[in-house]
Amino acid sequence: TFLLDEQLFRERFRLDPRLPRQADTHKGTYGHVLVVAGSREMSGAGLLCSKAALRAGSGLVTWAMPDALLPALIGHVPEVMLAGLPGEWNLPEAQVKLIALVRSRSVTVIGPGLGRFPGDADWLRMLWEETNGPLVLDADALNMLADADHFPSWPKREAPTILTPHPGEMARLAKVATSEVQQNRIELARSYARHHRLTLVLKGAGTVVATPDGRAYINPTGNPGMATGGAGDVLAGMIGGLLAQGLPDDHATCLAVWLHGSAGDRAAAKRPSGYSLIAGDILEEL
Ligand code: NPW
Ligand code: AMP
Ligand code: MG
Repeated sequence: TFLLDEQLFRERFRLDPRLPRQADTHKGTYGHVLVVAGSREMSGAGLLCSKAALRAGSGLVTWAMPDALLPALIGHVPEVMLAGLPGEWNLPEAQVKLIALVRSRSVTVIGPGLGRFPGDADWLRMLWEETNGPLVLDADALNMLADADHFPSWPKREAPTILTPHPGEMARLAKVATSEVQQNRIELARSYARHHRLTLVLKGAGTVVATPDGRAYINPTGNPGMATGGAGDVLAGMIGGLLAQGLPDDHATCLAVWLHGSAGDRAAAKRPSGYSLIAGDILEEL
């Protein structure tokens, strides 16, 4: 079990946050994140997630959504490319387009603001199998996984898989009470990550990052001002954005978690009451 501090980043991950970008590079050098997120009621989650992937340094971001959402969003996020899918997520034509998208992007983030729909666990399994690159699952994608009949028998993925539950989502995944998750955060995260051979980010004060090899990292950054709608959607996008730039999955995940809390601390320092921080402030501090 390790504390995530600057010394660990320098010595274990050999990361220097002040390392400048090389001069002779272009947007293609920094990867392309596909964000599969949003619904009519929760388009903001997709927006925050997509922007966070860009702020973390991904060269390009495409946000896939049912095409009925497109008109409301055009112009709101000029830096993000929008991919409209015909009809609903689970229609065959939409699935064909989505498969082409996941195959051509470096990293896929699924879940923020997605909502639930009939057959969604099978839909998620299809993406799980078709996505060759790293896959980040958050929010409703985690709820789909929790409801999937045979998740433990899904084929093992070659590329990294990162799950980012808050304690409520972790409780659904592990089929225990939220209070039980909170009483046993480190060991629960560690055993889930090891058993399913994936990286698990158990969020909340003192976020735990557990890796498939049994390591656990505890994050000291962040503050209760971040207990606000959309903060987790920002984190999911950040992990995707760092993975897209080719960082190994444990480095990318730990760095995103640390930076997310650190940006939240900067935002909180400007709002001393501790109450008025909103998720967009975390993005601004990045
Ligand atoms: P309780 O009540 O304590 O048992 P949900 P969600 C628990 C989207 N969003 N410590 C707690 O359970 C998301 O992306 C869209 C302990 C709580 O009642 C999702 O798609 C936004 N317990 C969707 O909304 C902005 C904790 O979990 C329950 C905990 C639903 O996601 C908002 C709530 O979790 C949001 O991001 C903690 N630290 N944290 C937008 N602008 O578009 C959570 N719990 O039911 O999974 O609902 O997280 O709001
Ligand atoms: P979500 O519930 O998915 O929106 O995620 C909330 C995000 O804010 C996670 O990254 C949490 O770790 C962070 N967060 C929420 N509450 C706190 C807190 N009290 N201290 C530190 N970080 C927090
Ligand atoms: Mg969330």
